[in-house]
Amino acid sequence: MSGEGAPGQAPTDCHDLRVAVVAACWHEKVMDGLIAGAQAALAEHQVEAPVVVRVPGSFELAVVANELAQKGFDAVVALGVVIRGGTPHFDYVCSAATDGLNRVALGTGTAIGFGLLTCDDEAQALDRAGLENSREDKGYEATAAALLTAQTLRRIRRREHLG
Ligand code: DLZ
Repeated sequence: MSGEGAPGQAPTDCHDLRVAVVAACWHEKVMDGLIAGAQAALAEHQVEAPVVVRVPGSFELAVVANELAQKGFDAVVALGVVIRGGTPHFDYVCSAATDGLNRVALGTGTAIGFGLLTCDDEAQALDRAGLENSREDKGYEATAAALLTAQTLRRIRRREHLG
């Protein structure tokens, strides 16, 4: 899946949204880029005092995202990097994190930003990390998507979409 076809839509002023970022610790350089991208998007859209929580690995993203969602955050941005190795671990961690985060979104009705990179090697991950020579900035993109979704959910809950 490439980044081509990504939406141009941007969130409006988000100063009234409470936002948390949950970020894994594996692959430090890539994670630094993803977190910086998320923070840039939050600042650009006027999110005040976002909370950043670290977890050991991507497998732990969902349980902590779930707790944050239940505590009332309007959006939770999940960031992680999983790099394919020689063992089936890659598939287990990717599917557990992906399925877990989807369940958090549906179970809590909270906007979840899906900033999980699943890559064949470190070069691919660096290319998506929003660093100086990266082609893409998935931390920024996942955060903008979460903000947009939180605003959409809020409008639906206020019945603004229902005519
Ligand atoms: C075990 C593991 C492996 C092999 N690879 C990664 C990875 O590339 N990225 C990542 O975020 N986490 C990895 N982990 C750690 C698991 O996500 C988890 O933290 C451990 O299995 C402990 O529960």
